[in-house]
Amino acid sequence: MLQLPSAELHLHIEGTLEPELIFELAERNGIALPYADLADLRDRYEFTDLQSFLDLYYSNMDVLRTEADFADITRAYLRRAAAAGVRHAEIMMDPQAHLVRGVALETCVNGVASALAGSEAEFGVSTGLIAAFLRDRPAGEALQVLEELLAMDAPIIGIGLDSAEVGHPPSGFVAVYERARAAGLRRIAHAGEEGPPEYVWEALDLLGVERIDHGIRCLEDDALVERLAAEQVPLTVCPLSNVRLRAVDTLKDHPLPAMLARGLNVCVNSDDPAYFGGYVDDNFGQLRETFGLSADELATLAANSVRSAFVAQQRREALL
Ligand code: ES4
Ligand code: ZN
Repeated sequence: MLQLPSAELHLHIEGTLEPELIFELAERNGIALPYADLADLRDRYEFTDLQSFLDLYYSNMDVLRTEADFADITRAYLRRAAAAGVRHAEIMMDPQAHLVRGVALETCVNGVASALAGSEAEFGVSTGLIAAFLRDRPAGEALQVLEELLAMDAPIIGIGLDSAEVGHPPSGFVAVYERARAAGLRRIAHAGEEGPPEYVWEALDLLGVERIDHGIRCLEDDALVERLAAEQVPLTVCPLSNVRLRAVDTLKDHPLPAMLARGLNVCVNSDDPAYFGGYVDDNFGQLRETFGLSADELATLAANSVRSAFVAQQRREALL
């Protein structure tokens, strides 16, 4: 563990659902889990790729039913993040993953938002909420959910794009991102996690995103690296996630040092910490151990997170 004051910019709230809490919420909501016990559940946290993780992630979130459930997981994350040194968190949630299970948009959004509203006072962590759309579902559905979020005046600062990447390029979501831009929302997208560099180009040129989630495959395309470096496009990298989802063989093989060396604006994030073996302090600690990162390099990573955050200048200066 290594606590550095930083901003966490790539975090799925549903990916913070720890095994113990899955059992607790199942009991509270009278849900029969398909696992014999905690050990049986824990045995399933071995993934071969993104999809094998997503199958467990979508299945486990079925225990989230009430506004209190969403508020509780959010508070649990904020408490743990504060202990990790996180002082600002931009949190993604997947509304469609709840809507398809019959959970109302108000229930999931208001639950998460109510916990975020008390975060600065309770944990010293400022926050922003980002609605992420599932790229393996129809873009028309995403657009409809965005309209509903706008109609209910949901307290979101932006939109994202996540779930199964390969075969679901950014180009399908142009109308969603145009609507978000018109509504004054910030725009980010997962790209170049499992998908090719072309998806990163599309996210930049067709969706107009201001940050790329992951982006590690950009290194396969020199022109793309030059573009990302020249514009200092933030890349929210998640080292332990990439190892656990087999995007890289081991942490030693992770491209983060190469990305820093190419002048890219990279920061360190936990993605789905309950599934990937640690929070942002664990990511920093294992990076330092593996690569022997200097205090300067670690400070650069933390400062990159702060300069890439969607916050007012005054808060940014307080975080730096
Ligand atoms: C995700 Cl690691 C990752 N990639 C894409 N979509 C996701 N949703 C939650 N975690
Ligand atoms: Zn992610």
